[in-house]
Amino acid sequence: MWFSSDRQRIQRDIEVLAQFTSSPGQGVTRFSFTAEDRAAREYIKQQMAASHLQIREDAAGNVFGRRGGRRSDAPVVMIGSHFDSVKNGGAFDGPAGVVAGLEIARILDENQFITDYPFEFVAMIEEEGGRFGAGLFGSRAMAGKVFPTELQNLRDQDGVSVAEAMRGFGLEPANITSAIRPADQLKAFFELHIEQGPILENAKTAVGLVETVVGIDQWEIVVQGRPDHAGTTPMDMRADALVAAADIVQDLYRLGKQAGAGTVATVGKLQVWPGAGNIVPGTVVFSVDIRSAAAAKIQHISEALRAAVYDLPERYPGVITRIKPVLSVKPTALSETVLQIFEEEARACGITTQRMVSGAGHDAMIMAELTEVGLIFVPSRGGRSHCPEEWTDYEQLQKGIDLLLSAILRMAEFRKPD
Ligand code: HGY
Ligand code: MN
Ligand code: MN
Repeated sequence: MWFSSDRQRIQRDIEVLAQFTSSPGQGVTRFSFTAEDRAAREYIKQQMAASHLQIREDAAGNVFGRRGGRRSDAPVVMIGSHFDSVKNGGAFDGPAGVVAGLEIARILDENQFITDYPFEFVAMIEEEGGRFGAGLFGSRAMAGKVFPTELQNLRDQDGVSVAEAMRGFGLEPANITSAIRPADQLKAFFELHIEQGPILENAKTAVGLVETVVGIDQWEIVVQGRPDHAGTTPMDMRADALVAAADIVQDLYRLGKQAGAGTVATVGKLQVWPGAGNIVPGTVVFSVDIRSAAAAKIQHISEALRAAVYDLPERYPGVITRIKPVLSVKPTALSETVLQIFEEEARACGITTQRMVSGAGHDAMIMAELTEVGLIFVPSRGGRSHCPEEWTDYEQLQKGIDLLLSAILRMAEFRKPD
């Protein structure tokens, strides 16, 4: 490869961004529209400015750095990922792809590479949904899939709505539709991400080329029973919301297991009110996350889940239930053209690759509704992610960035200087 990324700069970016957390010493917690978001965004903008990119933020809060091309009105080749995190997460989930864009922008700037098509480097927000519960927010805003009702109704654990948080951050939620990107403004979207699983490490493959991103159905379920004295209320007089909810949790687990390999179902968050040891649980609210590369399997589990929730009052008299859809994205096949560009470029520079399915959701699956998309993975140590132990060696990250740079130069029609 006649150019290469700079490992020190990559490491510095990851380490600086990891400092912007509300849980120091317990991994990275960086929710959207918070002080940690502000600090990370300012660093990203500073790095973009140093590479002479034209910087702007859209109405959703995504940060863009534009680098012109010979054809200034041509659709852009967009590169990036998200910079929010889960609670107590790791330093690489999201920032690996944002830093890949920052480092590529530096290389283009230093070498004065000129391409026919312009570039946009993007740092997206609220991909995890860690604060408000509905993820892929930054890419959904570009795809026109964020609706005013969501901004009013989704609230964080303090009851602050998305709209209130946006206003407090200097954004006007009423302008959200101005973040929409017409498909003809985009030539392609590329995302580098950590694998968050063990496949690449076990196979000793340097880069994963994602063919399909699993579909996701997410629900919120409310079970309303009756709070009572835990000592004086006989067992057959209770409407215990937690015992009833536990049935649904078990039902979901069985449905996920029965669906076979490649399909998963998870209850990751469950809250009990009033939440005291001497009170029979009155209300339980919990999350459901169903994923598969097979849309029919997701649909089967979601339908069985809804039936079980509707039947619950039969099994537990005095209990009432509510089920609310949070997110639904179909399994997404990514561009075969882009996959072949990655395979050709990888062969040319001796980087090992393998095609794979992504069990994690990514902004790339939403951007695929607008344009051709390439999503590549770099290995995760021990397959761990969404935890402070999340780790990728900088050499591994560097290989992914070098391959990504080769591919986007092809896509943007770069002509090597004579
Ligand atoms: O949930 C996911 O798959 C991603 O980490 N947002
Ligand atoms: Mn994640
Ligand atoms: Mn991610």
